[in-house]
Amino acid sequence: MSSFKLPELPYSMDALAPVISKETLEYHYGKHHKAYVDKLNSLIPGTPYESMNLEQIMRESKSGPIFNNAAQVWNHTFYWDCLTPTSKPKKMSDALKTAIEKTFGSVEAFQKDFSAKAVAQFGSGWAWLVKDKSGALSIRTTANAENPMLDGFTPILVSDVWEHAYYIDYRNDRAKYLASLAPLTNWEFASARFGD
Ligand code: MN3
Repeated sequence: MSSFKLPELPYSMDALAPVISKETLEYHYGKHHKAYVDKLNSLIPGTPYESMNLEQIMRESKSGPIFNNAAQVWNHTFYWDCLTPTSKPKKMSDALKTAIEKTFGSVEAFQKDFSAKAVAQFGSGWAWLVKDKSGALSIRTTANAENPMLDGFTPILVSDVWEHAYYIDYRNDRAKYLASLAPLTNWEFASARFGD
């Protein structure tokens, strides 16, 4: 029987403070992300999903509790990878910079557009920078656990806009959370995804 494990955070619990506090990571990573892993592990024994990896489970299940928990495990792992402490800035590749400038005008214009769309996502969900099969970039938002991979896009970057991502530090102010988060973007990780 396969069993999914909560992946280790790529930094310490206090490394993203004050933008994301230790308390937020204790809840968001230590409780929410862990709960998705535990729930998935309780749902798949005895089903065809128990021999699949996360992405296969997401593609095969498409919706329902197994999809929701598998996708939330994937999405959160990806979200942690998209962030880096300000003490360890990660650079964007020339290829990604050129593509962002071509699509959005500038990196600053991209961040403004990305934040606006993330703020506008109604209810729980995610804001993504994605690449389509031709390599073209766009911003997409998804509801709840949904992931643009299932629509044929390659995720490059994500922001979690569920309230549990920001309520401890920013209360209801999603816009302030997103503006604060932008400088923590792990552009090296996004560049590697873009270069896939
Ligand atoms: Mn979350």
